[in-house]
Amino acid sequence: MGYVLNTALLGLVILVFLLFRRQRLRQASVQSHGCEPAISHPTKEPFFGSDFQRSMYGHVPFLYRLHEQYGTTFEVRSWVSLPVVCTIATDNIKCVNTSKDFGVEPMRLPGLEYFCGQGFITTDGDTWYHSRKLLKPSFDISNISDLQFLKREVDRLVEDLPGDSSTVDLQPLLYVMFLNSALHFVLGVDPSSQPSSAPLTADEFVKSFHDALFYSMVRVVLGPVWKLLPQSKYKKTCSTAHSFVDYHIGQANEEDGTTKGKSLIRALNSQTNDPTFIRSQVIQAMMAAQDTTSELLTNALFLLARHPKYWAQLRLEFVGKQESDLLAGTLLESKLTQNILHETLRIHPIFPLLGRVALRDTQLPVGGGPHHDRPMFIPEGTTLVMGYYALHRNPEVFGSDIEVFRPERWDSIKPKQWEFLGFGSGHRACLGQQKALIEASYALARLSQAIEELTSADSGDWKGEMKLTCKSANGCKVKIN
Ligand code: HEM
Ligand SMILES: *[C@@H]1O[C@H](CO)[C@@H](O)[C@H](O)[C@H]1NC(C)=O
Ligand SMILES: CC(=O)N[C@H]1CO[C@H](CO)[C@@H](O)[C@@H]1O
Repeated sequence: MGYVLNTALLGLVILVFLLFRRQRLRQASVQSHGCEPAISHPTKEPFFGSDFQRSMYGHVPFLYRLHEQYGTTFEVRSWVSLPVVCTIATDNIKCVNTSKDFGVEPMRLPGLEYFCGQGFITTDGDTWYHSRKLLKPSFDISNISDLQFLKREVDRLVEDLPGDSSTVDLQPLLYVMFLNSALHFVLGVDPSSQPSSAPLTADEFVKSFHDALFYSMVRVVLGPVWKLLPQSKYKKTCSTAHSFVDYHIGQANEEDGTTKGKSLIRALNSQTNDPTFIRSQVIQAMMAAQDTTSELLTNALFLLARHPKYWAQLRLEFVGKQESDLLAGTLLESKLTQNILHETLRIHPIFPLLGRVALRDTQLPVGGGPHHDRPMFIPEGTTLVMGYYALHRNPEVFGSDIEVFRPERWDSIKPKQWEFLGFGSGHRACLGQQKALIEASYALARLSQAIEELTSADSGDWKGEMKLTCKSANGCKVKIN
């Protein structure tokens, strides 16, 4: 009897809380001058809107379809969760960048801090700014132009390619190539020659890094419920990954001025002597660097294998070129490779959607009302979802044939600052953009020299698989001649 009573009481308290919050949101919305609510998308499961969340992450074009249906801004309300506002209106995207009212910390830091600490991925405000400031010099063109390490990786890949038209999946090969490049850039590690004093090998580090990342993402999704689960395995995995990074911070410390090549760890070590801070930046840089460039290149080759015309153009440009012709500056100026990479990122963005949280009650300039042109009230805690996959399919910016892979469209279109966001824009824009473009172009040039004919060995459409980044779920299966 007492049990039933308690349950009923608890139910009542929750109901009152939800009604009260609803009322507050509505009042605040009316109070803020001139604001009108956006069109609302109904969810099937009304408590948390879990069907919406599932489709948004499970099916890449889902948000695009909804934007086609509702326009550039709509909202999703559920009884328990705070509202979600989906927008691809450039005025709103710009506002999210230029206002201090939006950030990432509340949705990322609680789940990720144990593993990767405070840094540019997990924080806002001063901590984010400090992290970005210390990382930035390492991305100066003078510090990312040396392609010697990548050259060796590409040499090895080209040697291993089958030449007998058997089917090969390029995705895992490219992944290892750029993972090694990232380990070298971030940690100064060469996976093919490691000191025996290191607590674990680069392979073991990568394994623990992935496990820790996986559990951290589960932790982000579960929120406070996570605390009820056993923690010891997670903590052990994190400390295994940490020990590798800490070892290399120690190494960088001992070098004492003698520059044995550049790496993020050494650059950070020369600017601060807080080892926990350095470790956090290093792990977060690995998160940003480990698979992004390889996925861009995988997608580019996926598309090129189905559009032989552009492969022929690449060969025309690069066959016969010497290594000394493939310099960072030259590659960035190659209109053909840049067009191919941008068109690939337009069609298959590595980040098809990015989220932000309203850090306080605020407004967005457009999206409200029946014509989407009124300001909207955004209560604190609202999630903002910016669907870059949909943004990149605006016919007014990119032309009417938006689903077609047509790199030369980039010769005539001129997307404005907030209309193409393959690398983001504004104050949180990708620091690695030039580095990624240089390295992907270099690999593309070398592969076009080595491969006469690249044909697709996969009859299916491209399908995305969303984790931290979005990659081709079916890899990149090709035949090579
Ligand atoms: C094709 C490859 C890549 C793509 C498509 C890409 C995309 C992006 C995007 C969209 C953002 C903005 C995130 C946001 O607004 O929250 C970003 C941020 C960032 N990326 Fe990349 N990225 C790539 C490669 C890399 C690489 C190789 C590195 C490092 C070696 C890197 C380091 C960073 C950093 C440091 C930030 C800054 C985040 C901030 O200040 O908040 N990225 N990237
Ligand atoms: C290149 O990186 C080093 C640290 O590795 C840094 O001291 C230097 O300022 C950077 N160069 C530029 C031009 O930012
Ligand atoms: C608030 C804020 O940092 N806004 C930034 C938005 O992006 C521009 C660059 O495009 C920066 O200059 C602003 O500082």
